[in-house]
Amino acid sequence: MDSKTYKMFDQESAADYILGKGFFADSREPLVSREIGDGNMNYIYRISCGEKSLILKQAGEATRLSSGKNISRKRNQREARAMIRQNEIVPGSTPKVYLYDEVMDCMVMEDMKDYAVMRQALLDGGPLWDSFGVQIGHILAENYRQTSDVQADHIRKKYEVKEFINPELCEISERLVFDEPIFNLSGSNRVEPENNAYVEENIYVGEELKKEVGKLKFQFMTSSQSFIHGDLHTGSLFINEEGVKIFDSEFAFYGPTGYDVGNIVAHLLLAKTNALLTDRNEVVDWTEKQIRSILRIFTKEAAGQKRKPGKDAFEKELNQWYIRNILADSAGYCGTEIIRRVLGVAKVKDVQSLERRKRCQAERMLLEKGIDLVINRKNYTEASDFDSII
Ligand code: SR1
Ligand code: MG
Repeated sequence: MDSKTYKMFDQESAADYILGKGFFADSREPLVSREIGDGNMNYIYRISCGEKSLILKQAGEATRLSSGKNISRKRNQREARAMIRQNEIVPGSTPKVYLYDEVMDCMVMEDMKDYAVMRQALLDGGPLWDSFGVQIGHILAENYRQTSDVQADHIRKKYEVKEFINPELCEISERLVFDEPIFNLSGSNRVEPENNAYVEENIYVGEELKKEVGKLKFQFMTSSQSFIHGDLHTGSLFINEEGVKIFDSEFAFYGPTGYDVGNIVAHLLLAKTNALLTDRNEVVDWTEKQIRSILRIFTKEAAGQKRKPGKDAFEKELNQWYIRNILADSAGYCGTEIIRRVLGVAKVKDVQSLERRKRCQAERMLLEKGIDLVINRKNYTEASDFDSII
């Protein structure tokens, strides 16, 4: 294969590429290559050689979900850099990146085949490890502590804001999270017919929700508070008894801290709603417990940052104020994420896999929660304030 010109892999050329890069050089067994991607954006190949395997991820010109929409393939480079940075902040929190190729716009990384993707694991009823919430809360707090101006070196931070600027992927979120679902811009919003009148009345007509979502969007576009994953849902998490690995970091940038916190809480609420409507009490209890842990650990650890030398006691007070605002932002972004996953184009299995009558119920329950979280987000400034929506 010509290695100087970009070409999209197929299963065979993906395996040739891996061999050409010297992986599995000592092995005599043949390589087996399979495209296993089921996300919205990229192509994922698992290349196995006997017991060993690795993942080759390549960005195509268009996304898989909305073909025709081109997004720079350089997103793959940003993703590799983001994963490396994430691993510096909390070692072991993402799969290892072995190689990044700027010509093929691909990367080779650790295969987490002994882990389950969390969204599916929750739909299947487990495994449910209690350390999950504590670990995610810790990772979110460390991101905040190490990359926000509260503790990070302010000069380095500004260079990082520049390095991780991510205009095209942010544009996807600006459109898919804040614009299309609320204004039905593309006309592609869908809910079950019984919910159309509710959506019309509570989302499309009236200004209050639109105004509040507009403020959250503006903050998403302008606040470089800390390094965030930018798409922290249960489909971006691997889980097993050893812990959690965060992947799919192509949306990462310096943005509002509460965006990540709100996103993961939103997806646990989506999982909980599914479990509730399918009478899986164990999963219901587990998701509630994990949301509480995430918010409690995040709040506690984020507030416990080391004081910068030379600063006075006001620093601590300022950080408390900062965290209360982050929790309110988290509530808002939790709300926008719930609304867009029910109504918008990037729907989730937690709702879609329910039988029609229950899907109808789920949509309604979730939209009510989402709207409340956006409009009343200022009432959610402490971890325990979220008890009412959990
Ligand atoms: C075209 S991409 C649609 C969605 O998938 C990603 O995971 C992001 O959440 C994006 O909004
Ligand atoms: Mg993704």
